Amino acid sequence: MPLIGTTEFFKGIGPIPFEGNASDNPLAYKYYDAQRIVAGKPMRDHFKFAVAYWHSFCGTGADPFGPGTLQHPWDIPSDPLEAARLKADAAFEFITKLGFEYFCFHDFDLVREGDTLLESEKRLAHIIPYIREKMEASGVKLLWGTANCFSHPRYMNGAATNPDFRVVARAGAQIKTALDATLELGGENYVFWGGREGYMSLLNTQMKKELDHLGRFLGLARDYARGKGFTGNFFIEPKPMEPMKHQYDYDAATVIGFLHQYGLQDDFKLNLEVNHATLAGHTMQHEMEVAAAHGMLGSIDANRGDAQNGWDTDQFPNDVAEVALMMLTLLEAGGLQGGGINFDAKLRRNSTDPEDLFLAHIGGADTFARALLVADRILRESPYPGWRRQRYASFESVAGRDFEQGRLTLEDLYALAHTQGEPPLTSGKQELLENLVNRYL
Ligand code: XLS
Ligand code: NI
Ligand code: NI
Repeated sequence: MPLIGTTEFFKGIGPIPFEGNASDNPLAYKYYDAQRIVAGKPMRDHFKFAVAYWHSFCGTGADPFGPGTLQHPWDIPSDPLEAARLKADAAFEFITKLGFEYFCFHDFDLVREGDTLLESEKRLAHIIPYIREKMEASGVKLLWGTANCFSHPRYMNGAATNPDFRVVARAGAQIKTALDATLELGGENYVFWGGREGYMSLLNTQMKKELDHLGRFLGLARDYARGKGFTGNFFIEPKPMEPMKHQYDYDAATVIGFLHQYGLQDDFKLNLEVNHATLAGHTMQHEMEVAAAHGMLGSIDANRGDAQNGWDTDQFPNDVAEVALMMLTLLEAGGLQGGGINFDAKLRRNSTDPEDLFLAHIGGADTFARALLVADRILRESPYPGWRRQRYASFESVAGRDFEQGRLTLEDLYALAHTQGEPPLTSGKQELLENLVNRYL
């Protein structure tokens, strides 16, 4: 086993400093100043930036039209355990140099899955203590763990919603092992993304049965982890489609209804992803508003889609205007509930220099930092919060309050309508607000 840090994978790149926007150094933060206090706390704590193990250290750039373009020096095909250790060395070197505090993983991002359940478990048991050493040595923490219950062919018809109970049981075993790994590494949260929990055709699908199975399955996972002393959050990550035609965790509103239906609402919150919101036909701010309205704004997978096409391109965030609106909602909601900002984003296939991975994360962090500063100024200095409140001022009247507090009947509304006359047309002032936001960008 190589000693921690014996090989430097990202040679010539040191710790990424904050240099401010006057700096021409591409390998420096322009806006992300970890210690800077914004709205009462350091930027670092607003974001809890995390690196996604899968995209950054497992992805090779392969797409349906061609193989990978990246050859990771840690990918040794003949020796999965040695490959896993080298990958961990590279990952922790990268995260530490970026100055991020967190990472996220799927079980078999850490080490390649074996041919049997037993072999897979052995491999995980081998690599987890090594990861823990790396975490202790670097201070890097685990934002969340999850299980990859979608890549292996056995999950082609779903995991918890598979029509074959043997596959459901197999998924249960995998989730137990992934929960154990997350607990062992002090994971602050645990994510379920139902990649293949959905259908390709309703002709072969009993939807109600599958939803019941999913609800039951998640309850078992919660009970197991709570029994082991896990006090963190469970998150569901909504996504409407891809890989399936339809996925049950369609969007925030759908998932919240599901959680209440199956009694999971006290343990589960949402991990929202920007590109999943756009696939569902929403803005990310919409998804965040829905989650925040239910006290379930747990965590964010940061990326962006492409306005000209409709799939999950998982590009790094770079649109300050989009993220500024997200940060307005984040600040007004009082922050994330237990989660952070995980860069669930990948380099473009033709970005093949080792430094590209740094540039992508630096750009993402700067986009969020700049957007947070914009949103904070809008809330502190502009008439925006006042204008927004003013729109609902009529609910401060005696009758408006009575309505909100449940003291009016439908007959009362009828009587009021008769006395008040035709209500005036009141402008929504959308353009005024859009222009105002642009002044701060
Ligand atoms: C895929 C999802 C996935 C989850 C974790 O679209 O974003 O990466 O975040 O399983
Ligand atoms: Ni994601
Ligand atoms: Ni995604």
